[in-house]
Amino acid sequence: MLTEEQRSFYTQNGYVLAPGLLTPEEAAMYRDECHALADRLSAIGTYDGTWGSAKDISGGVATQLRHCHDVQFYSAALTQLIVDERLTSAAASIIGPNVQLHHTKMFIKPPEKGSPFPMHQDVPYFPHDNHSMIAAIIHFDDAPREKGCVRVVPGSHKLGPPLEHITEGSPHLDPKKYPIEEATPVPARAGDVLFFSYLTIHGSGINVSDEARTTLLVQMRDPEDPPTIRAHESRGQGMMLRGIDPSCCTTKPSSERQAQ
Ligand SMILES: O=C(O)CCC(=O)C(=O)O
Repeated sequence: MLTEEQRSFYTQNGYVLAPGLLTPEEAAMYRDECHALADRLSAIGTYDGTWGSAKDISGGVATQLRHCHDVQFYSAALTQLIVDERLTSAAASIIGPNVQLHHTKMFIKPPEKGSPFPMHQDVPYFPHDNHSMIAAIIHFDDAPREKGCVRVVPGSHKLGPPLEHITEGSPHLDPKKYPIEEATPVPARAGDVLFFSYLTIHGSGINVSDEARTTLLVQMRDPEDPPTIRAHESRGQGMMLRGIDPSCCTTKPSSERQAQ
């Protein structure tokens, strides 16, 4: 679980880096798992996860992003990772004792041309009534600045109602008002996990290094925090990663809830 100091940093800033949550050996094993998965997916066709708006901030570089949604349907090792006590106890320090899966996303930013993410909040994608939603980005290799590490705007989770996003393509903030370079970089080592609120403004730069940046993003919520609208539904959503779902026997039948 997070230390008192880490929890208080999160409360103040809307993000916290938990160093060394996985050992370097474990991180290397999961890295191999992710790259093998990406190779299997490439064999059936290339799918680039780069946001359309990334080109506005890429300075003419044609960038790429290897990715896979809902990795737990592709790799048992990654399924085990998302219920790992070290991950879920840290998430519980923020969300509360019950931690429910929303979705997972693997991202591999290839060397020299790994796509950036324009600054954004995650809330427009899948708003929830109580804003319990957090992301955990698990780093499988080192992510210094030059690899396009995640950048955040500290304290932006306290700005009030969700900010207006440009909704063309993937919702994002105007890059002129929110340039990535002005946000706070959160460089990480293999095995570190970055937790942040879905209200925290974040993004990341291009990977210009000669190594890939490999991560798994796990989006989690309190099961008692209902989605405000039906959006961003995915396979496996609603799986309990820790604790119980207290709402399961008191509200709608499970057939209706599954889709949330
Ligand atoms: O992995 C990154 O660099 C950022 C990912 C991100 O912002 C997102 O998926 O919402």
